[in-house]
Amino acid sequence: MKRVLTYGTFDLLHVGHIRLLERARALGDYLVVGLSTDEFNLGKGKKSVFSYAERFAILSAIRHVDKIIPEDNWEQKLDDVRGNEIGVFVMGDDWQGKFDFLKSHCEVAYLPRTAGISTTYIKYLIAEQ
Ligand code: C2G
Repeated sequence: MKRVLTYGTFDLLHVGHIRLLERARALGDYLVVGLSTDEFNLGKGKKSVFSYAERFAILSAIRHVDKIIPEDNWEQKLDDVRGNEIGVFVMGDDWQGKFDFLKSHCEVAYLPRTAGISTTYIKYLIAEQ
């Protein structure tokens, strides 16, 4: 059983998120998602439209996702890798290199982002209407 781990806010869920989750899940047999809490997002300078509970409910409905854990600090990743017996850590390549410290504990894969879509762009499109 190869277990995969990724993190994110997944606000205003869109096809870029889905394609990331789909590709991450395809690298193993089980996908754990570290979902950023509202408090952690404030620290990232982000305020999500949907609350943690709403984003949790939406992610839970995606067949690629097997388990969701809260992401509430920058230091938890190694504990999460160990605690969930993770074989592969995955992030979009906007994070290229940022998590290479995990390479001594698991494989690390940065996947190409899906072009032309982002939560920020969705907010812009709505504001323009
Ligand atoms: N993503 C993507 N293509 C897009 C948009 C996002 O592949 N067009 C990927 C991102 O690279 C990330 C995941 O989808 O791997 C979730 O994106 P966000 O919710 O924006 O996550 P982020 O705010 O980058 O939080 O500790 C890591 C952070 O929690 C990641």
